[in-house]
Amino acid sequence: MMMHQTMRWYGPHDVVQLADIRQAGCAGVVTALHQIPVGDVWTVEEIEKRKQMIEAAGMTWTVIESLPVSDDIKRQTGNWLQHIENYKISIRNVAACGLKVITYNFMPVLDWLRTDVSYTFPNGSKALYFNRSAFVAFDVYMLKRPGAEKDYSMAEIEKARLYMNTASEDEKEKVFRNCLLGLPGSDDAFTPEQVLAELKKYEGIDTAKLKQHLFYFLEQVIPVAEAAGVVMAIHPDDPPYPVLGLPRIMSSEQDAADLVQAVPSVACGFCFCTGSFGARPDNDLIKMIQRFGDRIHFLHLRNTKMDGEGNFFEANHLEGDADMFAIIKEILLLMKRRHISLPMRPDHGHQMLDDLHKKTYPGYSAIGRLKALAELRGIEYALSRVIA
Ligand code: DNO
Repeated sequence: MMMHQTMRWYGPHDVVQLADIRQAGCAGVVTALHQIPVGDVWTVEEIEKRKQMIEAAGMTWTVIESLPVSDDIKRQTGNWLQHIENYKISIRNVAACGLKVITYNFMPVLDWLRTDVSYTFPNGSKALYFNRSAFVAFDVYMLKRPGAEKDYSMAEIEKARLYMNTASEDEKEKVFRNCLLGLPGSDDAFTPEQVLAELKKYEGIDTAKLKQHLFYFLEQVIPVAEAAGVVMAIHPDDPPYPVLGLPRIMSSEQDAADLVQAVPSVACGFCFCTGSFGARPDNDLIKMIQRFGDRIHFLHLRNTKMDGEGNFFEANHLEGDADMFAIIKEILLLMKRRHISLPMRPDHGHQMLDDLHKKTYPGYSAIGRLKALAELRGIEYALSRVIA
């Protein structure tokens, strides 16, 4: 049994079209109704419309990524109770349309974060990159977050100062823009004032509290998901540690274990992102697949290369710090044991060839993901013959 291969599609405005995804060999698509404001209900009508579009292109809408959780829910402020009720209705509506897997995250304010979305390799192709010194410089000297220095060591502050003194104005401007990128699927960047105001709203919410809020949210929605026959898959923090003074609560094996312990239902599971969990040396990905396998509902296969200084770039899918061969083998064993085919998508890809001239969502150009998928599929095919 092979994994169910998908790619993310950002919707009708995506430069990468459904036909492209189908030609890449995907049976399914992962998408969201990005046009619906976070916190509002996804109606059956809107879900059906999108679903039919995908089916007309010869694929299925396999996974929802994401049904976003509002910052009000994450903070338990403002309209949070209403948003939870709306979320429950959305889950029921999603189920009524025959969809089965919902991905979400519980990262405050920002989703993933990179300092560079066009880090150029010697061969001219481009990748996403996280430069720790540039990020500290952004936090302390560009955004000027009050109290930011306290979150870093003297050596890190020194390196950030050096970065400010040596990087070109263009380079600094790029870092500034990248760190303020908005949510996935949105073309709007935050302004520094907006980010500072959003960060302030999280004052007094530490890791323990944010975890409590996550568990409260899940206690509310998981029974609804269970009754509707839907599973929820939380995406890990990316990068997997606190940023901008914000708590992060799904970064490590311990975080995953806490979730499993707090919410006993297997409907409460993971979007196992090897790129996000993998950007932390203390996460043993194979061990995590073995330990949490029953709760893995969706896979993001991606690889990062770390350098010991807190920097990492998105490597070729078979070449970073994660042993992709061993990961795929473990997944195949898991699927065999559970008698299921898990949905996967090649997460991010390098911008290359003709895509270098196109404006795509960072990480989501077609050709790089096609290459990643082809490589992953090759390993899977060979391994599945051996395992069978
Ligand atoms: C980045 C993605 C994330 C992911 C969300 C899930 O490329 O993996 O944006 O979709 O965190 O809610």
